[in-house]
Amino acid sequence: MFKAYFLSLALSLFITLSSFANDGYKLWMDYQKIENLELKTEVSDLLSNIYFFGKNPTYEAIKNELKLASDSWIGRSPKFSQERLTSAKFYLGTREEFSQVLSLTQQAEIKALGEDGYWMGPVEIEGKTYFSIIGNKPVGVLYGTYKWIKTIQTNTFSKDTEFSDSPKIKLRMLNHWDNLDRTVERGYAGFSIWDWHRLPGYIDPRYIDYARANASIGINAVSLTNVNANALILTTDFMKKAKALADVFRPYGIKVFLTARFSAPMQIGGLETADPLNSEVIDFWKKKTDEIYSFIPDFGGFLVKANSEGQPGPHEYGRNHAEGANMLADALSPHGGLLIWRAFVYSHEDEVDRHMQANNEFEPLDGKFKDNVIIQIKNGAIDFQPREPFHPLFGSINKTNVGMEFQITQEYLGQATNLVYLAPMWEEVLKSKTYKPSPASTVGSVLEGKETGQKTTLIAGVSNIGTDRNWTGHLFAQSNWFAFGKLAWNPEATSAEIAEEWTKLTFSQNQEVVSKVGEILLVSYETAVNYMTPLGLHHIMGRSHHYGPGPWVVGGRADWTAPYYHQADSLGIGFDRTIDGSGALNQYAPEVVKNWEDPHQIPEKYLLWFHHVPWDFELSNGNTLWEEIAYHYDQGVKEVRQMQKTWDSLESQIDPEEFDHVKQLLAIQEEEAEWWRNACLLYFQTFSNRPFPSDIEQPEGNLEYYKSLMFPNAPGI
Ligand code: BDP
Repeated sequence: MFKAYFLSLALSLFITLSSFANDGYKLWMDYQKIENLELKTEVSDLLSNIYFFGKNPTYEAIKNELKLASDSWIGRSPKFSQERLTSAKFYLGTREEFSQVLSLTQQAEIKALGEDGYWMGPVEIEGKTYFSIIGNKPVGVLYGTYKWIKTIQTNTFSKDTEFSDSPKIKLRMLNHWDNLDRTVERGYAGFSIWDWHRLPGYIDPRYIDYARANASIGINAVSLTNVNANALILTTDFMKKAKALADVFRPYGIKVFLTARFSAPMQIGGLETADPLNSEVIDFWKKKTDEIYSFIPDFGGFLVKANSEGQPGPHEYGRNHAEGANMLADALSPHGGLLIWRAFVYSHEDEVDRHMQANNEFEPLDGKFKDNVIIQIKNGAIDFQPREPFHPLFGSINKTNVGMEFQITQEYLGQATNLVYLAPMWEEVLKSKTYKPSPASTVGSVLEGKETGQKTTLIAGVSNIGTDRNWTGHLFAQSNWFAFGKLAWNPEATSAEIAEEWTKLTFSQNQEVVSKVGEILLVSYETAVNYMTPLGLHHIMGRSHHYGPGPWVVGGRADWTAPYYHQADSLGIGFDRTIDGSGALNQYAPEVVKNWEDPHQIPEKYLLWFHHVPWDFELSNGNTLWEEIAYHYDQGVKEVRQMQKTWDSLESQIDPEEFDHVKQLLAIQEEEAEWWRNACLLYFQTFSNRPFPSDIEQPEGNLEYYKSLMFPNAPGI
């Protein structure tokens, strides 16, 4: 009886583990057994005889992926044929490799898809029809294969339909803020996945899974190290380590970039200066760059943070950003490398509104940067706040290559305890109208190069990846990595369609799951903005770790305090950036100024970003500003509770381990949302001197208590 009990316990555990338990490691690439019999037959048939035109490491990567998929889908490995036109069913190769069997029109159509583009569909060869995936380069075949795999996972495959796709952005890049000691700046998913100490000898299998995941969503570049850079990464020892990673990523079409510390000539080169016009400095960078290319022949280039937040830069030597960037660009250009220079620059010694500083610096330099320089601009002018209007630089420079920097890691959006799907925020920014350089310009069209003819286009995202088994800390944070890749590939994609695809690939095809998880995802961003920074509030988070609320944070440099941004006083709240205030609004096109300069006209989501408004200011729904602030905070908390209810209703349909993980985190999120609401409302009430609307849940606790909370060991600092 005792034995039997244990046996059945062991058996039930085994069943649970084998058929259910899912720790999230496989991301959106968890290939499940195909249940649809018709599809299964079709897929088995294709996988029974696959022919690759040609041989190369990328095709080996594709074979590996097909094997992983096939084993799980149909319980059998695929067969790769050595010969063409025997009994092969499924053909893969490049346009050139296929040239004998494609018509000239077909070839021209595929060619037009560009380097990373691909086509799939039936191809007729000597009277027989074969399903084929054709790219212009092997990497296009890889992207096509991942797309094909997704159609199987989502049950949408038909071997008769043709499909083609190509990215709208050339460089789709992850920026890791990973330090050489494996801590991750603003990382909330454990430590850095780069095990520098054991590299280059030890290749963690995780590196391959990382490359697979990125390639599956079209990411083709990665900067390995923190923008607050350590010059050691440029020493020969570390180059060998970076080379080992580059070798792993190459078959997956991913190029490696490194961050370059501007003062490296002094730190590792023994020079007394890092002046970009000094001949020894120029020589140092040239030799360093040549050395890197001797290890990594397809090295992408450098990413540089200079003269910002204490990082060294050309200003120390009386030189400007263009002089600094161009010197490095010259070192890279013989090798075809790129220099990505960040526009995130501001200084507390500058009295001017921080919002204006980057634009003030870079606009006068427009046209002065070399062709292989890209200016990487954060989505907004302050710093990845929960909601920011688009950065004015997207409209104000048009003779220089520009790229986008989004933040995937949720530094200001609940870190790894809050479920916040960021695609709606990115979509909002990409669709924002800049009206410059042309009246129809949007941030997205500028990035795509449509406005200026820019060829080397870039969308970068600060990674949220770490050593946690599920990679991103919160299972739902995987959706942000996924959505980032999708939007970098196609900035015109919608957050809703991406949410649906991610849900199907991650959880299930079940309609109820798709629609309920979709509801959670799509409401989650606005929810977080509501309980953190509604109506254009910004920069009111905890000091340094940026965890939780801190609208009271004062002391130290003014531009790192909260009152600098919210400007609450007995009369009202908000930062006047109109012509009567700091004037930052005037950095935008006249059409934007016109839409935003009147507090009654501006979209209310940006109200307090640009206007200092009286507490009794009447909003479009008739509420006073004070009431509306209170309603937004309250609404945020209520929406989290609704997300919890929706999630709970899915219990029977979600893997138990995943269900429980998300349930626990949602409970933390509810507490944190209440904390934000209580702390912010109690604090702002000390200025507004008005009661809370009676129909909201009254903020609990006392302000002094919230102010006293300390988090000395909060992650990511
Ligand atoms: C801020 C982060 C800081 C980064 C900085 C940057 O708090 O850790 O170093 O951005 O982007 O948001 O350089």
